[in-house]
Formats: sequence, structure tokens, C-alpha cells
Amino acid sequence: MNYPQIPKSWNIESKPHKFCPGCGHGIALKALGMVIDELGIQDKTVFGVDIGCSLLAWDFFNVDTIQTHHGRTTPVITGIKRANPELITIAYMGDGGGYAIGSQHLVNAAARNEKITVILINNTNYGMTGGQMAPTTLPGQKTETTPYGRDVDETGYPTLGPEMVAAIAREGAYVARGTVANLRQLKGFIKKAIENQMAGNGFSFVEVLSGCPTNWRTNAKETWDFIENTMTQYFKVGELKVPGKGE
Ligand SMILES: Cc1ncc(C[n+]2csc(CCOP(=O)(O)OP(=O)(O)O)c2C)c(N)n1
Ligand code: SF4
Repeated sequence: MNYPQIPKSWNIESKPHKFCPGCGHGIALKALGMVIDELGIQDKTVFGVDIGCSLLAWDFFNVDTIQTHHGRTTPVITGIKRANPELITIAYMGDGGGYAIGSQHLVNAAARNEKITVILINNTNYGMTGGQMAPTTLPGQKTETTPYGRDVDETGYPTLGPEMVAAIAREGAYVARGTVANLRQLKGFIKKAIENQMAGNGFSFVEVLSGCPTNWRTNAKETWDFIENTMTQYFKVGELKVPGKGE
């Protein structure tokens, strides 16, 4: 059968995928698949998935894929890149993995300007473990562990990941925040991030605003409304650091 809309780099045998209906992970991975096809890098890409719902992508692509411990995808992918700089190495994780348990790795990889690409799914909660508060949970947002809404006096403000990375990353780094609500733009950001790695410029990082309807307990309309109108008030979509521009 011919699947014209499906990226060539996707593993057809693992479809339909394992994410919940309406989850944003599949859209982000579609953007990544399209970029792998366009750049013709399928045979030299290594894809690393974290613990969290990102692990459900362990067989998503026909590319070499490695599953790491929670929060450790960045250092594992860094090691692979250092061992073989010819490879295109992509670390894929959630906001819990990247901004909580793995934040030290993210910060230090950015500071060292590791020539890897990190794609981080921001769905404002710990999806796989049942919807606990994440570093990205919005002020007042209800989760399993903040039943009365996130209290910033007690837990601080949500992590602004791309802003943090852009502030510490060296020249040559590429940093952006996209959204599953704009596939074309997201694909463009991911392409620039991977091209930045291929050019040997340095670290590249794309945060993706995404939906978790299962734990948000939202229908399709409410899910998209939360991503497009609520999350974007706090998390501004766009490029934050582009090599050669304003450095
Ligand atoms: C070292 C370690 N600590 C905690 C856990 C439990 N755990 C599994 S997934 C997860 C959170 C995942 O949330 P996130 O990274 O935001 O990804 P999502 O599932 O939302 O995509 C946690 C805390 C674990 N597996 N290993
Ligand atoms: S729990 Fe949330 S993030 Fe995980 S697959 Fe389901 S909708 Fe997606």
C-alpha cells in the first residue's frame, strides 16, 4: 500500500503508533520525519528517546534508536556524537526529563556547545506517570499533584527552557520554540536545528508546545485551545538564537 503522507523514514510496521489519541508527540515526530527525509540523513541519524512518553517512539523511525534512563538522553547522545562526529544525533525527551531530572545535562551540554540536537516536548505535565506537576506546569494549572492549581509561591514559576538555553549557549547555537499547532513552522525550526548540527556550528535546541489530552482530561477542542491560546501566553513561539543573527 502507498502512504503518501507518511514520511519515508517512519517505520510503517510500528504504526498505528502507541501514543494516546490526540497526543501531540505524533505531530512533532511527523515534523522530524519530514526533516530526516528532506535532508537525506536517515542512514546516519541516531535517535535517542528518554523515559516518559517519548520512549513510545523507540521503534517509530527506521533509524538507529537508543533508549536511555530518565533525563539521561542528552549525555548518551553527546557520547555517541563525540565517538562518531559523522553521525546526526537527536535527543528526544519530555519537559520532566529535560527540565527536572535532566536539567543539569541540558544546561551543561548547551554551555559546552555540544554538536547535538535536542527536541523537548512541553506538555505541561509528567504524561507517562499520570499527570503530575512538571517544571512547565502553568501558574494555577491543576495536575494530579497540584489539585488546587500550581502555587508559584510554593513551587516557583514555570521553566522557560529555550530562554534559559539561549542565555547560556555559546555562539553557533540554534534555539527555538515551536508548536504542534503549526506543523510547517515547527518543521522549519527542526530543519534549521539539524542543519546547524550538520554545519558543525554547535548545540541546537527546539522546545515543542504539545498536548496531553489524557492527563489534561480535555476533548479535542479544549486541547487545541489550551495549546494555542493558554500555553502561548506564557511560552512565546519563535526563534531565540540563530547563528549569525545578533550574536
Ligand atoms: C530515574 C527515574 N526517576 C523517575 C522515574 C519515573 N518517571 C517515569 S516517566 C516520568 C516523567 C515523564 O514526564 P516527561 O519527561 O514530562 O515526559 P512525558 O511523559 O510527559 O512525555 C517519571 C518521573 C524514572 N523512570 N526514572
Ligand atoms: S499520556 Fe499524554 S503525552 Fe503521553 S501519550 Fe498520552 S496524551 Fe501523549
